Amino acid sequence: MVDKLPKIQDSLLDLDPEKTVENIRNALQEDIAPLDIVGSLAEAMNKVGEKYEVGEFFLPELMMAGEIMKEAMSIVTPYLKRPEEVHQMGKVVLGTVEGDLHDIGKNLVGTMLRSSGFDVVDLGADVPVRRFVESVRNEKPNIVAISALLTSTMDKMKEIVDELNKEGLRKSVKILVGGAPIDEEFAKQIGADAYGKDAVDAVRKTKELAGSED
Ligand code: B1M
Repeated sequence: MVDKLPKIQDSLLDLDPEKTVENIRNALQEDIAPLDIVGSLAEAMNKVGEKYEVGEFFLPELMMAGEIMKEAMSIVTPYLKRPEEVHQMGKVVLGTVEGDLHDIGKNLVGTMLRSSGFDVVDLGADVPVRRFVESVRNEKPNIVAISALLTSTMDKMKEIVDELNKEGLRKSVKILVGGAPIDEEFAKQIGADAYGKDAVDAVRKTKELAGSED
């Protein structure tokens, strides 16, 4: 059964959208857990990043992989949803920082939060600091969840925390940060409340921040 997962990874690394879709559908038909499929796709994207680093892949390949990943996620996402979950866990404003177009991990976090019962307001990618602040003022979320994938944009997270402080809004929300260059220490350093290592950890931390142990 699990040999389906390497197949999915291989087809993504071959940058073959049709084969990737076919492999995912086959895996779902064989009742392979959607979360395992997502984990496998995320791992493949890491390998894409490694290939880019060593000059085996270039920007077009990076973009192609991103597109395939999006298509793949649109197939797996409905299987991650648990519509029977009706109770509201809380409201989350989610976005990727300004200057950063990476949204695949952020979308994954959003999907998992929704399927765990959170009301998610997704601001998208490349979100200006002001927009985060205004959303906290207008949407009154319990949590602001911020993603960054570039070392050059991660400092925008601190700007968001600082602006929320300045505007007297910081105490009204908990702040969760995550993304490849982020770690626990950075989260502490900028005054965030928690760090999510991956989408599963992000859901766990969001539940903790929202005061639920479910
Ligand atoms: Co770009 N990119 N990229 N890229 N890209 C990285 C991030 C990079 C590490 C690749 C590399 O060099 N190895 C590198 C960053 C280096 C650095 O800053 N140190 C890089 C670069 C350099 C760039 C450009 C500058 C390239 C260029 O133009 N020369 C450019 C920047 C554009 C911009 O943003 N302004 C660029 C562009 C792109 C594409 C647009 C082509 C595409 C993105 C498509 C899209 O997102 N719509 C792309 C891609 C696909 C990647 C890699 C290969 C894959 C990212 C991904 O989707 N991973 C990436 C390499 C890598 O990450 N290994 C890379 C899968 C995803 C499920 O994982 O996003 O890490 P991830 O999310 C995880 C966790 O991080 C965590 O949970 C998720 C699920 O487990 N997480 C959170 C994420 N957000 C969270 C928030 C939370 C909690 C957890 O709480 C709020």
